[in-house]
Amino acid sequence: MASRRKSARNGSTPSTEPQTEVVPENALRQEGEFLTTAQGLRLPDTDHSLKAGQRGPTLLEDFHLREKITHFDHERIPERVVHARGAAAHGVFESYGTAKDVTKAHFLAEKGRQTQVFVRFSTVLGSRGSADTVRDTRGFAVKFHTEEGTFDLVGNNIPVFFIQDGIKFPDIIHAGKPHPDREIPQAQSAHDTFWDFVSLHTEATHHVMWAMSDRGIPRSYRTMEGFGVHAFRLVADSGETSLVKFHWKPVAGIHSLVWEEAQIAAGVDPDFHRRDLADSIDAGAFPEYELGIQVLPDDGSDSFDGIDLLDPTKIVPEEVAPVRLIGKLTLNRNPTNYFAETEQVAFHTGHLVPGIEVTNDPLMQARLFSYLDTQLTRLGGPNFAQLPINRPRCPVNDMFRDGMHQHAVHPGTAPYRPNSIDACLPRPAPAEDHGYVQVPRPIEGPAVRANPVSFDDHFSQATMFYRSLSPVERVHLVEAFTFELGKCYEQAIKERELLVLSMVDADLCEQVAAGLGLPAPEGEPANDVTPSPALSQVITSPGPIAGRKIGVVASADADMAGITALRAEATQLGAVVQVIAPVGGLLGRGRTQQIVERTLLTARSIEFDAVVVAGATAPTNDVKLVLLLQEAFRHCKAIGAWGTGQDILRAAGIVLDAPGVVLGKKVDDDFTASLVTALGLHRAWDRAELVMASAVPPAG
Ligand code: HDE
Repeated sequence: MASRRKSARNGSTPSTEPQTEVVPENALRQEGEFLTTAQGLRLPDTDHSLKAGQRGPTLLEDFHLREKITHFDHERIPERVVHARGAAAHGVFESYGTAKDVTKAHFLAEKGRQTQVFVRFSTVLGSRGSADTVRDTRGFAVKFHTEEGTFDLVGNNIPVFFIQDGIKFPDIIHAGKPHPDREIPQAQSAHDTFWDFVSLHTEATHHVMWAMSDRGIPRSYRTMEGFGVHAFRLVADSGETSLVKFHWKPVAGIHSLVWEEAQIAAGVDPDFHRRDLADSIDAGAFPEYELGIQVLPDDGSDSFDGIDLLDPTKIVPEEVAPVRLIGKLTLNRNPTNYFAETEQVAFHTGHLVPGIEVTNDPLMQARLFSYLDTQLTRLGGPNFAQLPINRPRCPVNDMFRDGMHQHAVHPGTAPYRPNSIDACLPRPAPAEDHGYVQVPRPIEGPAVRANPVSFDDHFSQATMFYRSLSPVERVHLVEAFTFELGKCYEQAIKERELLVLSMVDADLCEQVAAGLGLPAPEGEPANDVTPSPALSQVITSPGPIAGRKIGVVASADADMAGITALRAEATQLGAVVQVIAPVGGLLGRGRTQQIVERTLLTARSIEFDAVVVAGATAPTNDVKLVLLLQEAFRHCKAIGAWGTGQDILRAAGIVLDAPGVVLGKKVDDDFTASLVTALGLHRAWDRAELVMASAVPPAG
């Protein structure tokens, strides 16, 4: 059934492995051929309520009507207070064994060991029904079902956080959420309360730089990095400890949308990211990420190279501490049921396994409280670990009795320890039996509400981030700041944020100020920062194109053999070709016949990573085609045409000798190779100056 749905959905490449709908073994099943009540009573009719005569009132006696409606009335649970909008997938993590010297955690230490995982991606600010492509931080939460217990790595796609102390979390979230009076704007940071908060709490500056950069609008979940943010403590078999930062590196490369594209997608396809995730998995182009760690000495200072590792607004540049790759995550199965899995999954930073411990980072410390607490409201009680998606894949014997929705039938009469009745079981597990025994760490100091002095540096890494970006990425960042601040009503907030930017970089501040029509204040940005090239997403050599979509514009007379050849080449590389024609149906006949997957009415440029016009396509000045081509051109995507398809590009105003425009007489090796290269580069950024008046990089 799943594969039938798949081909109807998007016509994408058939899966290499059949996708089957999987109901977890430990789930309660919906089974039997007949419709029943919740008590298993078979029902002859669920379309008519029981009435006193055909035209009479409904009888209270209709227990089926009441059960059906009552259940419906209670179908919703509270959405997550943050990260409400999300999409998830099942997968497998395979260890490279390269972390063996630093951690005893089995799932990381043993080469080749495979662990089942469930990953949920999310936006932070929007409600459950908000759009995917808004400018926001993305959640990247991974549940590892290890044999030593569940480990959750609840990370983001931005390696630093807004605040240094968890006690401010309700405040930053209140500021980012819609205004309490009108409840607008939805899923946006472009409003007064957000910028009021971040301009007053300048520790947010580094995070804001990332959010205003292209990182705030990822191309897809497949092309997004992930970070554990905090420093964690790893413990080796020998007992030796190190501090680490976790990284997820997408195999498909790190790519983003451009802002106009993100805005269009929010209207045209609000499910842009979740659709991409599900479609890629259906098509067998499984999203993959390598897990990496930066290993830093645990010498008691909780700092490295002058960077405070307890401060979650700081990164350790990869050039200073390289990322060691320790395993690969492959997402290979879509959830069977959104509610049961994606909605009910419960992550918690306190889900740890032997060999992985937390540090004193005050943000992490508050999270350790919050994630358990929030599930009590969201999932209705303390037994959420028994929900099928959350159930550990190892023996559980917790002596936790009763409570709402208790599914376990506990044997025994002595739920306490020690006892003399139930054979004194369960018994405590020492470290050698995989018991979780924290490394003793000295804790001392007066009880104070205060930060260490090192937390006072709010700007130097923001400066480093800006100066590490390529010119086009800086332009995007300036535009994002100008757009967001331009949406604020309060002049004082804009002026205060300009003061903040003046402490980051004078050029940045001047350009944003110019865009807002305000004077640029003079600040004292750090001048001695060393850029970190790893922070830029722009690539100069082409990456893989698996999962990319190529839209091919064609009409009834187009060169079908050429399309077939292009499709064959693309499919081999894991990319997808979709034919776009004026009307639906089939084009051509015989072995080169093409199914029209999009018509000019249903296609929009945001769906495609490249748009190509097939040779011999009938000339047209259809305004929707012109829009499609011009948008793809403006968004610096690969564009191409073969044969007389070039005339259509020219007629649409496409500059044929612009970077990233691939032309050929026919679909031959040269043509496909150039197209694959252009796609592999993600965007032709050299074209930006042609298409964006503001894209001229700042002098120097
Ligand atoms: Fe979260 N966060 N968070 N957060 N967070 C939640 O837990 C919280 C923080 C992150 O897909 C909530 O189950 C506090 C940092 C992700 O289900 C809640 C603080 C990072 C997800 C919560 C933080 C994250 C959440 C809401 C400051 C990146 C989605 C629902 C101390 C490292 C998980 C829930 C999913 C979700 C609290 C800060 C990532 C309320 C108090 C830093 C990816 O418990």
